[in-house]
Amino acid sequence: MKKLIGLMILIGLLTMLATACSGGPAGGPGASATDAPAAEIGSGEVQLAPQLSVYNWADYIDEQVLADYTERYGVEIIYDTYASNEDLLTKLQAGASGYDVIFPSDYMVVQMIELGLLAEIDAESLPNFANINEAFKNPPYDPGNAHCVPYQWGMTGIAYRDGNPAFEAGPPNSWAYIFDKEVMAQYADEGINVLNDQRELMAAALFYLGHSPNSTDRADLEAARDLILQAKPMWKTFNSEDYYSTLMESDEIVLSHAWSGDAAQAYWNTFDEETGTGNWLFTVPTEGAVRFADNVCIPANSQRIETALHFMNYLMEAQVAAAITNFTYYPSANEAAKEFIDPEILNNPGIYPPPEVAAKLEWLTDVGDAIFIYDEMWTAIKGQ
Ligand code: N2P
Repeated sequence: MKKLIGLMILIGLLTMLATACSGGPAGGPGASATDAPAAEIGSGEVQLAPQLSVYNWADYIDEQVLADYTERYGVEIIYDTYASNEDLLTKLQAGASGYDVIFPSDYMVVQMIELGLLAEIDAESLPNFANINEAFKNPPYDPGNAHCVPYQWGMTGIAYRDGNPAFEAGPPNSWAYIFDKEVMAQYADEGINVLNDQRELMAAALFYLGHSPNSTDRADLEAARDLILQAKPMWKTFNSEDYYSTLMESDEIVLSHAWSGDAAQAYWNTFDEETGTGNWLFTVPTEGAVRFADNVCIPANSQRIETALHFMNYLMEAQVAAAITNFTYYPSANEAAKEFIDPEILNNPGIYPPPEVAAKLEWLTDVGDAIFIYDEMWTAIKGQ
């Protein structure tokens, strides 16, 4: 009963919001809120906006899922992508209005909540929230799912070109493969890429130095910066957006700091039926590596919150969430999706880590004011 009242209040509020906003950015050219279709979230009827602006990580959704949403509900999706949490934050802080749905990671959700950048939601009022795995609900970075619902998760490690002599002795399962000049000398001329992502690259350096990936100690962070700067001349590119298609699959490089699903995409995109294998493999460094969980959230300044909630609920449909994982190769936080996920993905240790790998993974957390030291280090890293 309490839930029902909560839902009714939410819907009432949303209707007021939608009414207040009609004629604003919710109405795109040639369309007004009144032309838009009505739909339901649970038992409540909602008026959908004609358009919805979705801002996501590169290649982090099956675009067919977006097309299906448009076909089903008549809402046109304006879709754009970013390369890192910090890019997303910079866009929002610059006052970018117009985004309705975004996908920040764990630690970035904390930063965004503190900055007042996220709308509050009642996740329990979305019927498909019941599909989410209990282990992903109520996360420490967003207690009570007061702002976001869980999307996909993964890990950060090293992708490498199978068959390269440098990796014949064994997988490059140490951060030395991107930081130690002597080690890199074996293959650097064939190309090394690192993620263009400040927390991720700093975390890799901090792990290698034996420090916490969430260190707030200036001395640790300066040591990480120096390690990165001495290695940088041996790297070909800083790319976290299209590295697997433009650099890995096309053999422009032989090793990359990489997100697990991106590496798996490179494997499957180069899969050869005859040999029964793909060209790219993935390993998690023994010194430790990052585990992340990305989330679906609504910017506080969205003018189409009702439609964003409706879309959020759609993304949590079991078959939709499974289609996304089957396309992106990132594990879903959606438990009900499991039965529709390709067993080859579910059983792949490079996608769903076995316990001994999972034990080496650590979350990135909000570092508070030390973020200014990270920013300073990153400016030095990118500037030189
Ligand atoms: C997909 C990006 C993965 C998200 N290209 C990393 N948090």
